[in-house]
This record gives sequence, C-alpha cells and structure tokens, in this order.
Amino acid sequence: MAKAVTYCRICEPLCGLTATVEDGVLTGIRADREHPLSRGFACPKGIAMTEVQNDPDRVVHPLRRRPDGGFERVTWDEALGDIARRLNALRREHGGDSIGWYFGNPATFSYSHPLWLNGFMRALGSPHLYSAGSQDTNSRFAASALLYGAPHLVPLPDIERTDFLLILGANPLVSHGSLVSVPRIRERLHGVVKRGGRVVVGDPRRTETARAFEHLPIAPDGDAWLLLSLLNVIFEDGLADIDTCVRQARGLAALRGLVRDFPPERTAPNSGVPADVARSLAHDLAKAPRAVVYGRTGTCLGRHATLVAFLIDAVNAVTGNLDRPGGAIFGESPLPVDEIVKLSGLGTYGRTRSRIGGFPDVLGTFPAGIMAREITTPGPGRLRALIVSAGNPVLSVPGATALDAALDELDLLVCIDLYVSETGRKADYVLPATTFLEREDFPLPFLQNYLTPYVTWTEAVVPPRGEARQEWEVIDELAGRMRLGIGALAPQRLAHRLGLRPSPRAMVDALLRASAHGDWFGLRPGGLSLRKLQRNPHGIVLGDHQPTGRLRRRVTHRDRRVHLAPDEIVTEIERLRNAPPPPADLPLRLIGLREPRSHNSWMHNAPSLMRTRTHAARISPSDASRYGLADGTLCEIASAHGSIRLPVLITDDVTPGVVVVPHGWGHEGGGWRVANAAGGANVNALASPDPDDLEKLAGMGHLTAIPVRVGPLGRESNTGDPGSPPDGPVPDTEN
Ligand SMILES: Nc1nc2c(c(=O)[nH]1)N[C@H]1C(S)=C(S)[C@@H](COP(=O)(O)OP(=O)(O)OC[C@H]3O[C@@H](n4cnc5c(=O)[nH]c(N)nc54)[C@H](O)[C@@H]3O)O[C@H]1N2
Ligand SMILES: Nc1nc2c(c(=O)[nH]1)N[C@H]1C(S)=C(S)[C@@H](COP(=O)(O)OP(=O)(O)OC[C@H]3O[C@@H](n4cnc5c(=O)[nH]c(N)nc54)[C@H](O)[C@@H]3O)O[C@H]1N2
Ligand code: SF4
Ligand SMILES: [Mo]
Repeated sequence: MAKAVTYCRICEPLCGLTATVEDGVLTGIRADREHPLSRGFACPKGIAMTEVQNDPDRVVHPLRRRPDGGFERVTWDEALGDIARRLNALRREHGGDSIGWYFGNPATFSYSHPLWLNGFMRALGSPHLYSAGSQDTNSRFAASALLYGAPHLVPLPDIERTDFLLILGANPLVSHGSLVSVPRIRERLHGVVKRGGRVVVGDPRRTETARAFEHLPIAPDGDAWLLLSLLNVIFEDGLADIDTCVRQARGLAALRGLVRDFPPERTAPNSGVPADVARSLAHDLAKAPRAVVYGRTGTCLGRHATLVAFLIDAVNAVTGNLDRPGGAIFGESPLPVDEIVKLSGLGTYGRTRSRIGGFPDVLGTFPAGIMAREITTPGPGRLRALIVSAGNPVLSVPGATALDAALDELDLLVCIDLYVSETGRKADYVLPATTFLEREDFPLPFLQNYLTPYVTWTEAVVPPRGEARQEWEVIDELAGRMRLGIGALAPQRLAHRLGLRPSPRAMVDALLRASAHGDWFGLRPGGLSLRKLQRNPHGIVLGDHQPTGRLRRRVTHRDRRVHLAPDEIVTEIERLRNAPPPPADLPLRLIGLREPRSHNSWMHNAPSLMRTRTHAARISPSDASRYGLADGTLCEIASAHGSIRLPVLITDDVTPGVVVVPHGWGHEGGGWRVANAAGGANVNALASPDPDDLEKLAGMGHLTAIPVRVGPLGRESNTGDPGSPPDGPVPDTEN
C-alpha cells in the first residue's frame, strides 16, 4: 500500500489530498493534514473522486459510435487516424475555420490541456473556440479588459484583511469560493466578523452563506441597479476617496455624471433593495476602514453581466479600496503571467468578432451560446466539426435543446471525456481522458488567485486506467497526424523561443526556474524549480499576503490608469435604462443554485454523493399558494423558450417572485447509469437559444433571472431512485 500526496482539481481552493494506492489502484482519498492552507479539509466531492476514478461507467478505451447509436471499442490508432483524415478533408474543402473546439470547466484545472488546445486551434487558424467561460467568468474578464486593459487582471477580495465584505451573487460556503483560491473559506469569512468586521450577502435566496452572515435580499438581475445607486450615494454624499481615485484612474468625473440619474429611490423597484437600505449600505461601505465588493456567478449570468463586473470594481475604486490591503487586490503568480499572456497573445478582448452575432472574443473565445447557430447557419466559416473536451455543453449552455439538435448536423463530433455524457452521446468518437489523479499537474491559472501566495506540483498518483490519455498528448498526436506542424502550437512556439523541449512539464520547470522566485538554473540556490516542488509535496507558501501598490505596473492601458468611463460602459448603461420589461405572462424569475454534493453536471455518477439527492424547484410559500403548488408535487416551469417539469420544494429561503432550480441535471447520457437514474430536468432548456439574448459585451449566457411562469401538474414525482443503478438497457460501451 502506498500513500501519495496530491491536490484536488475539482474546484478552486485546490485542497490538499492524500491518496492510498494498492497495486496501482486508488483505494481511498483523505484530506491532507499537512497542506499548509487546507490543513486537513476536503469536502465530500474531493473524497468521492475515488468513485469517479474507479467508476465502472468510465470510458477507458476509445469508442466509436455505431449507426444504431451504441458505441464500440476501437484502437487509438483507428480513432485518431480517422479523426485526422476527416478533419483534414474538411480543412481542404472548407478551410480550418470549419473546425471548432469547446472546452469545459475541468479543462481549466489542468496546466497542459488549455495550452495545447489553444495551440491546436491557432495552428488551424480557426476562430471557433468556445468554453464554459461564457456561462461563468467572461464578463469579469471583459470588464477587466475595459478597466485595466488586461482581461486576465482579476481583483481578489482580500478577505483576510478586510473590515467589510459585500458579496454579490456568490455562495462560497457551498461553492468554496471562485475566482479566488482560499482553502477553508468558511473560517476566513468568519474571521472577518471575529475581527469586528461585517460580511453582507446580496442574493435573491437566503443561501448558506447569507444565513451565516447578513442577508441582503436583492432582485434577480438587480445588481447593476444596486451598484449604480451605491455609486450615486457615494458621490452625492461626498464619500468618495477622490485623491486615491485620481491617482489611479481616469474618467472619475464622467462616471459621476453617469450615475447621477440613479439615486436609490429610483433604482429600488429594479434592484429590489429599499432606498434606505441601499443608502446605509453605501455609507457603511465607504466609511469602513477597508472594504471590498466581490461578485461571482450570480452577477455574471444576467443581462448586463459585464456592466455589473465593471461597477463592482468602480465601487471598490471610488471608495479607495482598489489595490490596497483589505480591498480588491491583484494577485501575482510566482510565474511571470503578465509576460506569458503578452508573449503568447492569449490576453485578448475584442480582437476578433464572431460570425454569428458579432460578439467580441474574450481571451480568444466566443460565446458558447452561439454554437448552435454557427453549426446551422450556411456560408463561409460554418462550423462543421467540433471537438469537446472536459465539457458537457448540452447541459451547460443556454438554449440546450437547440444545441442538442444542432449537434446532429455536424460532420464530426469528438468528445474527450471521462464518461459518455449527454454531449458525448451524440459524438462520433468518445476518447478516454485521464482523471486528475492520473496526471501530473500544476495550478497554473490559479496561482495569482491565492490570497496566501502558494505554489505546488503533483505527480500522477495512479497510472491511467485502460487506455486513458492526457488531453495534451491526444492533441499533440492529432496535430502530428494532421501535419499541423509541431512548432505551430503556441506553447511549443513559446518553448522553442525559450530554447526548451516542448513538453508541459519541461515548460513549467523552465518558467519556474527563470521566475523571480526561481533558482535561476543554479545561480540562486534554494529558489524554485520543479525538483524543489517535488521535494515539497504539500506545496510551498511564498508569503503572507499578495502584494499591493503595483497596479500601475500591471495595468496595460497606455496611460497606465484604470479607465472608469469607457464608451462600452456608457452604452451599456443606456441599454440597461431602456431594457424592455419582461412579458407580463412570465411573472417569476428563475435563478440557479449549487449544491454541496454536486459539481455542475459531472459528479452525478458517484453513488455516495447521490444517495439523498433529487432535483426540485424551490419556491416561496406565498408563490406556492398563489400558483396552487403543494410541496412535493410536480410543477411545470415554462419560459418563452421551453418548459420543464420538476417536483416543488417550498421554502421561505426564496424571495417571493423567484424560482430556484439547480443546473447540471436531466441526465440522459450514454454512459453514466447513476446519473441517468437520478431524474430531474435540464434547466438550460428554459434559457434563450437566440444570440440576440446574450449579454452584449462578453456574450454571457442569460442564465439567471429568466422570466418564467409555474403551474401545477399533479401529484406524481419524476425522480428515480438515485441510490442504485438500474439494470435496464444501457448503450453498449464495451469498457
Ligand atoms: N443554468 C446554469 N447553467 C450553468 C451554470 C449555472 O450556474 N446555471 N454554471 C455554468 C458554469 S459556472 C460552468 S463552469 C459550466 C460548466 O459546464 P461544462 O464545463 O460544459 O460542463 P460540466 O458539467 O462541468 O462537465 C464537465 C465534463 O468534463 C468531464 N471531465 C471531468 N474531469 C475531466 C478531465 O479531467 N478531463 C476530461 N477530458 N474530462 C473531464 C466530465 O465527465 C463532464 O462530462 O456550467 C455553466 N452552466
Ligand atoms: N458544490 C459545488 N461547488 C462548486 C460548483 C458546484 O457545482 N457545486 N461549481 C463550481 C463552479 S464551476 C463555479 S463557477 C463556482 C461558482 O461559485 P459561486 O458563484 O459562489 O456559486 P453559486 O452557488 O452559483 O452562487 C451564485 C449565487 O448567486 C445567486 N444569484 C442568482 N442570480 C442572482 C442575481 O441576479 N444577483 C445576485 N446578487 N445573486 C444572484 C444565487 O442565488 C447563488 O446563491 O462554484 C464552484 N464550486
Ligand atoms: S472544496 Fe472539495 S471539491 Fe473543492 S478542491 Fe476542496 S476537496 Fe476538492
Ligand atoms: Mo464555473
């Protein structure tokens, strides 16, 4: 029996884990007590990775779809040979821009996968790159591009040193924190209160986090209105930190003019926050010695998501809390990320526009919400082949039904995944990926998000099951077979330029050694290198806090200032003001919910997580009686775009006028039997498939505050028994 130290790559705290391995098989996972930040914490999802790792439903050999819809095992050589041939035929006939790639959330947790797929797409010369980002963070990146010139410059809430934390649209007690990596975030949040500070949680639902701290009920999609009113009060009541702001930013007077029309009395009907509450919130925020506003997915999935992200930073800037301890700070990676982003040309916003909808690219990606139309709309640049890696867009993007149908029109669909998902079910090939426990890794994109600067490296803890391969290896081989030319891949170009062997491991070693913390290839003994990280398996803490006071150096606008009133935002405020009211026959607003024992769509096949879980629509007692709904009965939820049926769960945690439905359910994948048996419905069938309904500045899916109506259906429940897999027919996957 061997024990291996590693770290979890399901969500952003990246908790330390220890794995027990017997004869090359994982037998258990525990929290790593010696991890300096997570100190023996891991959640049920991390522990349940043992079940994913050993899942009999996992895909462990390449699979090819048969005409009858079942899958048959093929060799890697057959699969990649045929895929390369078909992609090259498309390239010859229609050009490289007939081929696209969607990468999902787990891709970001691998250091090598995103780099290699970006290189592949560039070598193809295709703009069809899509990701989970347009359902998640792209509004944040777009706002950073407007404010700082650099989309990857994302401020962190300095929870450890703040006196006042306003959280909008995040539930860190369940999500464990996002766009900030803080292991044991619950304790850190309680730490604010213990120091005498406050944590206020603006959310339409009294969430786990709202219950633990102060709840500020807010209307779905009310954030832009609330933030505009906070800025209005801060300016009008003379609470702005003008000196700091003038030093850091330009456009202050213009911003002041922009918010003049938004006193809390006027915004209250849209924000759902009474004027006196908004006024005192503005005063408390501005007068707190150190304060910060932090927003996450609830603020990213509405109709004005980029505007909201922008306004969050504007409040932080105007109160003098940008780039200062206890405020919104800009983390630094031990690697020269700013330079890497610049060199690799990855840090773009609006450099290109999408064929459908004319959306600006965000970090080289277009909104996933347009994929269906890109597939079905004839003309040059039509999307004809799609590779999906570590994603399940059929359950995760807006207009899921339209996408599901559009996938049938593709000439070729390839999924690289652990399972045959709802998306994989439609694929011509499903290629087996390694789990994170089967690959070496480095938290490359998260290093600048750690509040406590930290770095770590892990080796794989078990060999790949069956014939599973790491994504970068698959991409490398596919590129080779397509004769895309090895040096054409961006990371490899970069590696070549640095005089290195182009493997991700060698790249990280070189970057580490050449970094400010590095060993400079021996010139600075004790500095960082891969070897040093390998000798410190619990990782290395690099300091107490992220540095502050360096914003000027990191902003990439030519004037090195934060831009507080760019034209795009002026237009967006106008659009907000003129937004038509939702249809009167859809009086309720649908929002989402994340559950502790779930992770988007992909941990629904782990029996230990599913034992007690069913999918339900949460609704307030007053709406339940108004619409004739009894607890546990089936209701129909209808939007302008579709309808779903779910059991009702009545709870006074939900603000009247709001319906809450978790996403990631409604499984009918080819392979995951526990998930398929769990029942539930795909909530994104209610979201609009129309590109006109995507948010304008980042193409964010409109996935919160969806106008809906609800009505009763009857007494029966549509949930299965999630505890045991059924013995019924399962498509042949010959694992
Ligand atoms: N209505 C609504 N919709 C939402 C959201 C919401 O809040 N509300 N949230 C959005 C957000 S924030 C996100 S991030 C997206 C997620 O959307 P996606 O990323 O499209 O989907 P996931 O459900 O995360 O599915 C991940 C897939 O990757 C596979 N997988 C897991 N690990 C690996 C790996 O290491 N390698 C490979 N190759 N495959 C792997 C899993 O089996 C699964 O099939 O959903 C978005 N959709
Ligand atoms: N257990 C678990 N953890 C996860 C995940 C998971 O699926 N399960 N997913 C991971 C991923 S991919 C991500 S991106 C992060 C997300 O991390 P968070 O954003 O912290 O997660 P959510 O629970 O979706 O929090 C969003 C909150 O926004 C609220 N909300 C909805 N609409 C609005 C609105 O218009 N305004 C405001 N102010 N609030 C609104 C919702 O009620 C919800 O409480 O979580 C990660 N962690
Ligand atoms: S909170 Fe859970 S899922 Fe997230 S990194 Fe930690 S153990 Fe993994
Ligand atoms: Mo996400």
